[in-house]
Amino acid sequence: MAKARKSAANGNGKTPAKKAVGKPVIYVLNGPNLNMLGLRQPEIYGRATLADVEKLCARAGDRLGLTIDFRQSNLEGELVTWIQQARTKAAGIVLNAGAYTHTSVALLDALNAAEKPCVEVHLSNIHRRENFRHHSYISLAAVGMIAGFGPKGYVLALEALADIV
Ligand code: CA2
Repeated sequence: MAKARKSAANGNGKTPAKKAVGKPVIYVLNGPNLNMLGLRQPEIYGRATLADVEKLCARAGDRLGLTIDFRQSNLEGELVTWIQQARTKAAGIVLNAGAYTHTSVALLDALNAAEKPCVEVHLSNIHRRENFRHHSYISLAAVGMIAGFGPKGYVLALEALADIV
């Protein structure tokens, strides 16, 4: 991490996103169908399962001094709720919103309201795929986007966030 951490005591009774002692929490959020990773379409998404990706993230978190909170949901509203929680519970967000990337104004609004740095991740290079995958609502709120590097993209995203949070 780039900077020494300051006390985040805020006196309002809420859990601070960053504590003076302890590691910053990063929410790693995964959207619809990513629970199928490694089980179908290996030619597009590879053979690693989502559990493998979670282990990669945990290992990267240990190395970078981050606490990883890794989650997946097929429900847009649940992802919105988690992004809202990130406002008080996390220092940053890694988000692979799956197909909601290309459709969800609700996720974009939640990210803008959360006011936490978000790195967008895609396993595949969405710009080499169908036109409808070329537009991302998430990118409008993200610090940056990593696409096309498979599970390693999550590690790259955590490395980028470690320099920011
Ligand atoms: O490349 C990515 O990470 C995507 O976010 C994956 C989404 C897709 O809709 C986006 O355009 C790009 C799809 C996730 C579904 O993952 C599956 C994995 C294995 C089998 C079936 C679906």
